[in-house]
Amino acid sequence: MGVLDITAIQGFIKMCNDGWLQGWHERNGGNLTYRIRPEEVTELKPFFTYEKPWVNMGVRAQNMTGEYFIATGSGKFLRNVILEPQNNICIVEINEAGDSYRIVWGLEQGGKPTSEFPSHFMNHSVRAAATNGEYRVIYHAHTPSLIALTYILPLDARSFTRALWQSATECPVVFPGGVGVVPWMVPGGAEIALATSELMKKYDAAVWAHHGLFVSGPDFDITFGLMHTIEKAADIYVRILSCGQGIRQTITDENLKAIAREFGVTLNPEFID
Ligand code: 2HA
Ligand code: ZN
Repeated sequence: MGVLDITAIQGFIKMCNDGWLQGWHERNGGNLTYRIRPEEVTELKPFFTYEKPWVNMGVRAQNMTGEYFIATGSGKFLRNVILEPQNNICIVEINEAGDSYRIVWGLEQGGKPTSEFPSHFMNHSVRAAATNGEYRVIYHAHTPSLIALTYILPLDARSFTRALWQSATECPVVFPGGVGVVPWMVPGGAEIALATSELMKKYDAAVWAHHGLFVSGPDFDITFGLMHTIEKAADIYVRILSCGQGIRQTITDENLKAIAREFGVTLNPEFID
């Protein structure tokens, strides 16, 4: 029994590869983190070492003290995770102040967790608080069709949510709360982390203008499925516009309300007329 035999680690590796196969992770693009369940931490602890230094993150979250995360490595290629997990991902522990991490496993040839770790960490904090600890996964990908839409749609939650909801009938069921939009910002720091986590108080997904998408969820399947559903809807929207004829008919607000009734979901009322 080793670290790579633990179910959570296997799910993490599979998700990295699934994203690579979708074409969302050119070079070192995109990143993934998972907040490890206490029983999984117990299984993993025999493999941890505690020699690496604490590293301050520039952000702080009191409800994340003592948590452990699996994280992709900064500058690492998600396509390589399945080939050499021990060199491309790591497990980090959060300190008692909730402002620093240290690597306790992985990145055996050196490195640090994803450059977007501050964003992931703050998103974990707000999603865990909003869901009574249920949400454990934060995923960032460079989804091409959604990125394309950030050049032509107004950069607001209403415009994006409605365009996506109307692009495929299942969308309002998958993300009834809608999606938030972060304007263009420099990636990798505390500023974009705080802007994203503000939106994550309300939404499961936040678009990063001209960059990609952040999504959150309780497990790997639901979180990957959310990324996939949003990107597929964006792709359909791009195809519609590419036909060059405009939109003749669409899913109406009455249709959206009917879907919500039938599937027992509450659509964000800000985005329905
Ligand atoms: O990991 O995607 O946003 C590289 C990135 C930064
Ligand atoms: Zn990115």
